[in-house]
Amino acid sequence: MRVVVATGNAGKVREIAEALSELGWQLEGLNGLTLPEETGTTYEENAALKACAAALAKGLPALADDSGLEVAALDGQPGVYSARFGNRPNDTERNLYLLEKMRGVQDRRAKFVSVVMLAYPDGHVETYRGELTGTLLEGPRGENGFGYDPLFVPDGETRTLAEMTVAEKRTISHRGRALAALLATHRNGPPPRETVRTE
Ligand code: ITT
Repeated sequence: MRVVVATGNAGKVREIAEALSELGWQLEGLNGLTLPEETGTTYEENAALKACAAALAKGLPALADDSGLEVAALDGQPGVYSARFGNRPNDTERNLYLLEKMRGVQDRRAKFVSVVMLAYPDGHVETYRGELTGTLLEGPRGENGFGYDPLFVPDGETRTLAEMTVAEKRTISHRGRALAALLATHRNGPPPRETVRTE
């Protein structure tokens, strides 16, 4: 099956391709298609905006991920606004902004959330969700991954997500869990036509 990966984030592309390799899908990029503005207030809304726009424009099934980091001491911020946190232009600047906000804060609990949506050109969608809890460091560690990975140590681990390989991150991560649910649903061919929701 040809599937458009509806993301402009190269880190997500790597993780999605690695996680779904066994399905043998032919994953295609956006090839110049611009994704709509993310005007939703939930991960599900934004994932649907991206996946449905790409599916309609390309006439192919399209896979999108909307995700974010929810920091307990910041009342769940930045959440769906993680890619625009503090209006900072890149991952490094956003990490510095987060560290600044968290300076001196004792409660460093945080949670990653990923909603993966597979949309078909006829409007049918499948939705998968995954979460990962952990704590934030006071400085970055590791070169792998993307986004807030260098600051985030998952519960039960000593390394940050940026100190793990793509395969290691996949076995525990929010996106890895959402994609594992998609994989399980599609392993034996296309699932029956009903919305699939998985935690
Ligand atoms: P697309 O919308 O094009 O997919 P994006 O980066 O803008 O790319 P989102 O709107 O879903 O994606 O924003 C998610 C942000 O949350 C992302 O830019 C990171 O800052 C952060 N994030 C999500 N998943 C992450 C992960 O696995 N590791 C580190 N940071 C992550």
